[in-house]
Amino acid sequence: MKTFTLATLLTFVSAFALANPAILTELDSNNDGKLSKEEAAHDATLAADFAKLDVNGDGFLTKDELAG
Ligand SMILES: [Ca+2]
Repeated sequence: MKTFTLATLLTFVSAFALANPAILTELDSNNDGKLSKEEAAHDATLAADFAKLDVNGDGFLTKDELAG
C-alpha cells in the first residue's frame, strides 16, 4: 500500500511538472503565468532559446511553449 501511494504521488508530480514547467514557476517573478524576455534572461538556456521557444512570437513564453 505504501508503494502504491508513492507511485501515485510520483505520477501526479510528473503530470503536474509537465503541465506547469518548474522553470516557469521559478522565473515568473510577477506571477502572470508566462515568462517575459526579462524573466527568461535569468536562465542562460532559456535566454538563448527564447526566440525559438516563443512559437507565436508574442514576446512571452507560456507554459505550453515551455512544455512543447
Ligand atoms: Ca509566446
